[in-house]
Amino acid sequence: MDNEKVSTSPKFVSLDEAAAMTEGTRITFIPGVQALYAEALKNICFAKGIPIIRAVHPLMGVDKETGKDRQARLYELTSQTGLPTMFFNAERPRNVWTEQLALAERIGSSSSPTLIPDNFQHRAEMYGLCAVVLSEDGMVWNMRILNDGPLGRKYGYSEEASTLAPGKIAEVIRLIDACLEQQASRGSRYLVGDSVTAADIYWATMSMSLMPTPPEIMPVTKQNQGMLKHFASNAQRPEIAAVLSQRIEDHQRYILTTYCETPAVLGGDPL
Ligand SMILES: N[C@@H](CCC(=O)N[C@@H](CS)C(=O)NCC(=O)O)C(=O)O
Repeated sequence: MDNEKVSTSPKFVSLDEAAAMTEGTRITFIPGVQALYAEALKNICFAKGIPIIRAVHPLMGVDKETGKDRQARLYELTSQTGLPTMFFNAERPRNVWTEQLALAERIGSSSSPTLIPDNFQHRAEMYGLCAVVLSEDGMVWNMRILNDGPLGRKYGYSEEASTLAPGKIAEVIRLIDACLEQQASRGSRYLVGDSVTAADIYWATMSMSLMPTPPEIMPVTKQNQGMLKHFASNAQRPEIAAVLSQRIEDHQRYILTTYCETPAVLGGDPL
């Protein structure tokens, strides 16, 4: 299909181009890589019917030719270096998921699902679940410190913290599983209430780091092979394998294939 051809090689603008634009939603990505927070924001925007312009997120480290920090310009623009940053019209850039989500909810299509529930009880549940997955010391944070390396170090890798990480990840998985079980008993397929919320989309995306996903959901690229292997190896860790359930997998597949764009559109070099 023509569509497929276009969508597997999306256009990426440069960071400077994205920052200079005064219209549209621009989000930074690493072409070919499903960096989790960027992937999740892309899925949130897809669910909200927000067309996005992809921009290249500069990698950590020093440019070999110029000797300069590759993220210096990003820092100048956003006072941080995390991925993704999100620009909308001429507004200030958003770098944290709570702000990105609030913006997406505001600018999304009026016919799209409400991802931040109007009901405050449900809203508290949604933010609570997202926080244990996305915030400091949450599931993704602990996944990053499973191994030593530049990214792990940035998030406080130490032998002690790393030893505790699998248990913390397992605790979050158990919490999500219990929540899905309870929801199923009242006839809902969603984590909160009776309809999709941001908690479903964030969890379904982030949990790709714990469960291998087929290429119909997450295509293989030259750039993401290592990451896919790392994610698959997380699923083999005994603490994690012991708590992953069919219910969690079914929910992930349902949310990703119903509300998100699958196969994921990554750019880079598909294999
Ligand atoms: N700032 C984001 C988190 C994004 C994040 O942690 N991104 C990681 C990649 S998964 C990253 O870019 N880390 C490198 C850095 O912070 O410079 C948020 O709290 O919503």
